[in-house]
Amino acid sequence: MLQVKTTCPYCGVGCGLVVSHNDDKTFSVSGDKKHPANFGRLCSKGSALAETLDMENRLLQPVVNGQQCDWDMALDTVADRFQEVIEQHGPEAVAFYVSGQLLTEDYYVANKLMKGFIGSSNIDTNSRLCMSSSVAGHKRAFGSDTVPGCYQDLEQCELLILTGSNMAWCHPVLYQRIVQAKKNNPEMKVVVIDPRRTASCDVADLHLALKPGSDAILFNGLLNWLNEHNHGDAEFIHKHTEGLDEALRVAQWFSPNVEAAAQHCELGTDDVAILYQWFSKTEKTVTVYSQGINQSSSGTDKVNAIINCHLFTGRIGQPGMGPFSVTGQPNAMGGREVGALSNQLAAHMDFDKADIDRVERFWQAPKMATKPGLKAVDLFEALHRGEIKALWVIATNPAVSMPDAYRVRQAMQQCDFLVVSDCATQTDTTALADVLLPALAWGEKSGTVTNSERCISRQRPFLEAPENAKADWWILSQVAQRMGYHGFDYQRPQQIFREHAALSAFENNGTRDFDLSALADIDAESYENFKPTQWPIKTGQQAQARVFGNGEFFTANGRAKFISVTPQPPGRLPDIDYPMVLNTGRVRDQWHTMTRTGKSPRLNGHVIESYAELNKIDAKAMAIYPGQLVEVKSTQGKVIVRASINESQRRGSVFVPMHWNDQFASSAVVDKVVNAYTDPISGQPEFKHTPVQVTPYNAAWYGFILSRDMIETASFSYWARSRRQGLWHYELAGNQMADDWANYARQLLCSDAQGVEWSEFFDSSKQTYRGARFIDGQLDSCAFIGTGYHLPPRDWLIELFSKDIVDRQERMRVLSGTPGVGQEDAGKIVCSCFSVGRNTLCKKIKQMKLTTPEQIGEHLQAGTNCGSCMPELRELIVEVGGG
Ligand SMILES: Nc1nc2c(c(=O)[nH]1)N[C@H]1C(S)=C(S)[C@@H](COP(=O)(O)OP(=O)(O)OC[C@H]3O[C@@H](n4cnc5c(=O)[nH]c(N)nc54)[C@H](O)[C@@H]3O)O[C@H]1N2
Ligand SMILES: Nc1nc2c(c(=O)[nH]1)N[C@H]1C(S)=C(S)[C@@H](COP(=O)(O)OP(=O)(O)OC[C@H]3O[C@@H](n4cnc5c(=O)[nH]c(N)nc54)[C@H](O)[C@@H]3O)O[C@H]1N2
Ligand code: SF4
Ligand SMILES: [Mo]
Repeated sequence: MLQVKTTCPYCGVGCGLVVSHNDDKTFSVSGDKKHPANFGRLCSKGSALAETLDMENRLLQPVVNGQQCDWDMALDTVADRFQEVIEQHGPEAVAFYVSGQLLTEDYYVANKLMKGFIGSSNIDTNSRLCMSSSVAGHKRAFGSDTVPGCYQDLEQCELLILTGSNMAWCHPVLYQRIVQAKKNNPEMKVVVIDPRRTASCDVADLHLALKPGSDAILFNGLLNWLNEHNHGDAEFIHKHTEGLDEALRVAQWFSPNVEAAAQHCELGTDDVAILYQWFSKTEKTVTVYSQGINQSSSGTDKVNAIINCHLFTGRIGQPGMGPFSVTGQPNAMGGREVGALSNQLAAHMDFDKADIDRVERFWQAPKMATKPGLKAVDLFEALHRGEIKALWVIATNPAVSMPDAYRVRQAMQQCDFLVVSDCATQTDTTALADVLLPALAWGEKSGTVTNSERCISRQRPFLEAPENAKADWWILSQVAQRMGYHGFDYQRPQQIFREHAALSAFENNGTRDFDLSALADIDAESYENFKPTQWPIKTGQQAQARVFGNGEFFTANGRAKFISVTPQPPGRLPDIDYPMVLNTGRVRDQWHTMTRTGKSPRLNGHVIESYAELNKIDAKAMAIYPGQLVEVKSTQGKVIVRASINESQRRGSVFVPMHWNDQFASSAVVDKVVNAYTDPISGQPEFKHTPVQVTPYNAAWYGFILSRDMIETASFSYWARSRRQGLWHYELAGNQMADDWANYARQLLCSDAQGVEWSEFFDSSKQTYRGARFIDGQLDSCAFIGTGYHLPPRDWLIELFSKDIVDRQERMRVLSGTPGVGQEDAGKIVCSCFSVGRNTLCKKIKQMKLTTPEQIGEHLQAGTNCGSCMPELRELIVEVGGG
């Protein structure tokens, strides 16, 4: 069997995969046991990758002004139009907006073209929305953008603090490694700091549900407390740092003692005291942070407030210790290495004179950029004002993922020339493009990525390039050549990687952290066989798992810097009109704007439509009930989503996931609601804090449709669609009652097929309609409509679609909406690997009095493959009362 080793295209854990070609021309994906990120493990998304390889919605031909064309025409059009704009308005009038989902080789070419040849720095990446506060925090403290530690530190530590990170869902394999480490070392403590109670709290000894945005106060308080209780590493501070006095002075303002810190963060004093005590007495402490810290209008300061505590205790770059920013995208780190943030130069160089000159010489650049360019939010503002006239968007979907997305859409709509390179035909961004360029997708493309622990791995292709899709580096190089530039005649990604490595080594001599000198002349074969390696990878030296253990930093005087952090309030505070705080983020089984995970039936069973998660008490006060539709509205815009009510949500907060967009729902682009306040240093937007109002959305009717074909959605006031096995699942609502429901449903579900039979039921007094369409005895589609939002269960109906013949009795049950014996409704999928539903799990837990997820696994297999659902299984045990 042919096997290819590659890397997962989703999160920054960067798991190694083995893809096997099966005899029936399908593929199986398993974890690479030798890869240091996962040692064979996978999460639910990684396990379902084989379900995302089909050509549905794949962009396979270049398109110019709505017409398919050949590559020559598309490339000439892009090159000519960009050239025209540059000639007329100067290089600042064009921009690239790129992505951490590009390979390093693609990224390198994009950056080189813009900064060395076009002569502008208006290239920014979606990492601006993701990691830029960490980058800025690292640079302020260390003088370089270096993640000091490695994944083993998360296993070797004795105290693990997760702040602003829902690792169980967003970095699931790392989370599994932590769960295992905790089993091996029961003394190990885990603290989760998050306003919400998340799946990651499953492993926590302490959960601090702090006031949104108050982390800087908590960590300033910690610094102050460590100082007052004499827990500093005096020697480390003296020899290797500077700026402590000022940082301490400022830390005292808001957090002079535990009580004050607790009060500001709206936490119990005892809980804060426990955190401070554990931190003070545990040498081996790692603080992991992610978007709850970065995505803030003062994210950079929060990053430094955390780093300050590690510098104070000298806990950095040593086994089991350190601040640890986990990256989001598969190649977020690679983007930082090639300098694709608008305020960086390539290979971790900056816009100082010596660096500009160095890169210019290395590239033989005819028109070197000499100053930083615009950061994402400002870049789209400049587009809105018409100062940027031509934009090329590559491997990102800003119409969905940028804050104040409606304005971003307007900007793209009205700009003179918008080019979009993507693998998908229909996205909210491709819909606005003048030129569409078909890119290779995962499984087809070839190159390298760098994960959260600085480990470079190969992504290798196992599929032929379909039709006219091309590698992003090739597309960029072709455009560069057609613009008349030399230095882009690359034939293979290996040549680009070599150049990238050579630049990292060029006149480096230990002055820059990012150094791949040992790879500067890597040959084709070594590149092909390249094994995962952490940088720095210096000539004649072993690769380094940890950095800064020797106390030497990359600042001018070699000392790490304490940064004085004055805690700032969020950009906008709630008020009478917008009293709730909107928090946004991720769900376990979706990836960003769903262009890939949205294809997998297994992954879509976990959460079928977007939702607003509210605390029980808040919901009651607002007369909002579970399963009802609600409108979440800010000064910018609104969404209509399903209410999900629990006690995990903090009072005063509402959480809406970031994934749903116009392709999957009528009105669920949460970034239309999110305000665009940014951090003044990093430019990262505040995705976690927008004041909103939440109100019930009452429709005249509610319904759902299950159908093998897609249906027309124009007549609904609310709709959401979700891919299930062999069919589409639509949740619906409308403001207008139909005159004739049967007619309405038949029009929606109609297709000209032979052998069609209908079973229907209509209760005019209750305005309830149920209809099912059978073709040759098989269930083809069904519609359920009523005036209330409580409708019959869906999941057993979905299973009926796989039956060859649905008999008379079952047809009756379809209409009554009740499953027969042995046909119970499995409920929403909890374990996506084995498609085990919530109801099935609850029933078994109760029946067999199960008390552990392992027991559940023995009976139902759930949780025994990737383990991503373990926290939810444990929650169900508690809920059912089995445990
Ligand atoms: N399933 C899945 N996994 C993914 C992704 C995906 O789309 N889907 N995307 C990847 C990417 S690009 C990224 S960047 C990462 C993101 O990974 P994470 O950062 O872990 O994910 P988020 O859900 O965005 O946010 C993390 C948590 O921050 C919390 N938070 C909100 N406000 C505050 C606050 O003021 N303080 C603190 N301490 N916490 C707060 C939120 O409640 C949330 O639980 O995930 C990666 N992994
Ligand atoms: N409200 C809210 N908004 C957020 C966040 C949040 O927490 N809350 N998080 C932010 C963060 S951290 C991130 S990283 C962003 C992510 O947001 P986006 O980057 O916009 O999300 P994706 O859906 O991953 O978009 C990737 C696009 O590139 C395409 N693509 C995939 N691979 C390739 C390739 O190899 N080449 C090309 N040319 N195209 C490809 C996909 O089809 C898809 O259309 O969202 C940000 N937005
Ligand atoms: S944790 Fe899951 S999504 Fe992340 S890289 Fe590993 S398999 Fe992929
Ligand atoms: Mo991200």
